[in-house]
Amino acid sequence: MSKIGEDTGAKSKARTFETEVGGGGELHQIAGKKDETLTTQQGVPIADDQNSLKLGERGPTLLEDFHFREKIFHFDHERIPERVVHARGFGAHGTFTLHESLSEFTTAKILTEVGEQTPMFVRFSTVAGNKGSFDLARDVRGFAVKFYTKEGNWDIVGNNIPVFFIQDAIKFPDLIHAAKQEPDRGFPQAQTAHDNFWDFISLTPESMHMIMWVMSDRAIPRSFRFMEGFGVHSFRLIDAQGKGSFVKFHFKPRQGLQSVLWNEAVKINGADPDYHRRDLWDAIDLGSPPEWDLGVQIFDDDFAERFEFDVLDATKIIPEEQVPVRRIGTFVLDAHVENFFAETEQVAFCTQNVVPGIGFSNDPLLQGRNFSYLDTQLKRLGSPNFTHIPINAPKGCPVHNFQQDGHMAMRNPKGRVNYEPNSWGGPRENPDAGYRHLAAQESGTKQQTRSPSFADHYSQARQFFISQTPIEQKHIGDALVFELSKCERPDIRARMVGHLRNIDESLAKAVAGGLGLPALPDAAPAAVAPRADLPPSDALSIVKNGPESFAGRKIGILVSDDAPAELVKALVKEIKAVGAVYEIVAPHVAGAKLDDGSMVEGKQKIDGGPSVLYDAVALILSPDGAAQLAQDKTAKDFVSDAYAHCKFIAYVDDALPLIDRAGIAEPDMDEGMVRLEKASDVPPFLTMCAQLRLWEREFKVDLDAA
Ligand code: HDD
Repeated sequence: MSKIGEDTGAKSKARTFETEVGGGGELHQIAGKKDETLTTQQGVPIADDQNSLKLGERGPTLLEDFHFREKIFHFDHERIPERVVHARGFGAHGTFTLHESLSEFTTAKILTEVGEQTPMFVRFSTVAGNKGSFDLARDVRGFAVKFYTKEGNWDIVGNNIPVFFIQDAIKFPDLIHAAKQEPDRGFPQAQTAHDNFWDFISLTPESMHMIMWVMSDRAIPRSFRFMEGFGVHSFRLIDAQGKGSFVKFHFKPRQGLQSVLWNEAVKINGADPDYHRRDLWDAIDLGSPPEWDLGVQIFDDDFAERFEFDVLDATKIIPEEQVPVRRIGTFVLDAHVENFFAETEQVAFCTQNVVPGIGFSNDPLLQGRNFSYLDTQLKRLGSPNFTHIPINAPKGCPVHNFQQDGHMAMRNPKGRVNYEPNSWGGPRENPDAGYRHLAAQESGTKQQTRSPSFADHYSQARQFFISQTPIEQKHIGDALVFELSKCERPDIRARMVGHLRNIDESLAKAVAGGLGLPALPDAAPAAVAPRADLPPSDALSIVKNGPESFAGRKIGILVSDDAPAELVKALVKEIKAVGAVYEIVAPHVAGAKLDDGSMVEGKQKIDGGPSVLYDAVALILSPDGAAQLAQDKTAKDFVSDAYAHCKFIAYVDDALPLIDRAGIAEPDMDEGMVRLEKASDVPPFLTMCAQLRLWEREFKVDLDAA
């Protein structure tokens, strides 16, 4: 049995896993303690860990040196296969609290016992990139959640996008092969901007709705903290009488939604490839842990019958206007892992992990996933006993069964009996509390087919597009042009534009224009004529679902020696007051000496702290400081990038020479450029920052917007 221990302390905010099996608990403690004697894996004290055993001072190393051999042997076997998809990920521990009971629909205790607190683990990830790739790839983000409930582990293995590329799991290997590096050359890494991906997509019309989401700013989130999560499929809730309802699961970030611009993403990947993981780590460390509401869309068979699309089709959403999302609980991610490998790397999510009261629909993608996840853990973790690893072991309930042996078995049944039924005693099945599958009536012809009810591939893609604000629509067009411009084959580009014509004619024209196509290709043949009557849905836009304040965001304050202390201090005070954070960026990492003689400590030297790392910036400089920085390319980039990325910029008059040298002339000084003269100018600036961007500016600074 394993249990979650107490937080180890305020600073590290890590959650300790203790385990009663195999002495693992002790192993964890050893790493943290000072002055303990170093031992071998066998517990033998080590006298010399600097030199291997040799014959004479300069002689050959001896095979007899068991410590040396054990150390190297273990090192040689440290790596396990990375996940075949979602290899790069980052996890944290948290707690889920239920606010509203769903007892009318399900027997699952986690969804019926109001106030119940359930420990949980979440792993965020990118899909296509290898483990060592960068965080800000344009990609879907995995949003995998493991609840350690009192009735066993429940996993929602979701994404930050509510639909998927394909409808049937049999196409998953093709999709992933096409998305990952091309097999002959082994590149490009962590990006879909290449021929194979767009070739497959352009030949797979069912992917068009997903493509709209992936080309939107959803695929370049500012932080894990500002993303929604979705269970994607229709699942089942099962009540005490065995009656089933359909349900879709949503995670809504209380921090609001936010993404970056593509040009920022490209630069962040260079400046800080770990941008997302560092952000989550820091938020937990600084005591502002992110929170999400768990929402459900519950509907019955009648609704499923009436709905325009098939609720078993994972390329479709159910608009929130049609079935509102009920927020029934909240989770907070407030603790780091103690060891990345032991927890984030070894955590094994499986869609098949459900608890009594929760079941599966017939979605063919989900059905296939239920096989794939269990299977892949064996490859990755090397043993059917991966459930014995503390991060995967249930925590809120006992585990009793007669499964035994296998590699690395930590939890074999004790005593004589290892079968059921038996006359010795031991665990028995429990018809009352045990898991019951939904008793659904099914019949039909055995056949390999795609239901005609899955055939409309364009209508919801269009609905997504028309639900976006103009700037978001522009970004979708820009992303498509960028991605397709990396395709070498013109026929693939043209085929994609043919699909876009079924989604939105203005988008098709913009992309064709951006690619310089000689003519607008014919619209792709559509199995079902695209509908133009689906209304826009505000829930689909990021901009319409932004934050209410600047809380949780970060300002970069560029300071120089002799900068006005009054303003730096006022900024710092107000940033803290609104729940935001800041970094001081200075010509030297040591910081700067302000005009009142006080020192302000630097977090970044200007070369290491480009403005892409911040949500807004402030330029608090002295005349000499501004004159010096105006000669510095990186400082000029700091300002011109912040401007081009539509950020709010606070400045003192003395910073104007730098602003000027950054190419921002008087007519460009829009309302997003805020002059700070005195401390009382600071609060209005931070209020304005809550809008995150002055989007109108993009139409002035981007040639493509013309
Ligand atoms: Fe998957 C990993 C999400 C379709 C097969 N998937 C994986 C992870 C997430 C998702 C978040 C990472 C879990 C972690 O952090 O360890 N996958 C999805 C979603 C899908 C989806 C939301 C569609 C709705 N996946 C999907 C299909 C298949 C797989 C159709 C295969 C038939 N997915 C896998 C896998 C992975 C995986 C190969 C790799 C590592 C792992 O499972 O544990 O089995």
